[in-house]
Amino acid sequence: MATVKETLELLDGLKVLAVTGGDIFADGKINLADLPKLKTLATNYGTLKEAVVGIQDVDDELKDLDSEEIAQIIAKVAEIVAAVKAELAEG
Ligand SMILES: [Ca+2]
Repeated sequence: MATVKETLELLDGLKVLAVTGGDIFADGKINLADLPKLKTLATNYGTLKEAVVGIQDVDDELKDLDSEEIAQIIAKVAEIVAAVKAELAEG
């Protein structure tokens, strides 16, 4: 059965990096103020690991998308955009 499991996991990983990683490097350096962010990254280690494990299957998943899978990916991307927007609004 075709799934987009690996694709969604990859997007989840990108979401963590976009929301947390962007903050860490916002001022161009890593300092003590970034410790809470680094902790968030560590907390999300499982998500980041899943994003990388199986990443080689993403190409195959994207080759045979059906409408439900496309909807899942769009929903995930929208979730990431919302999370990044919220993070930017937070400052
Ligand atoms: Ca994966």
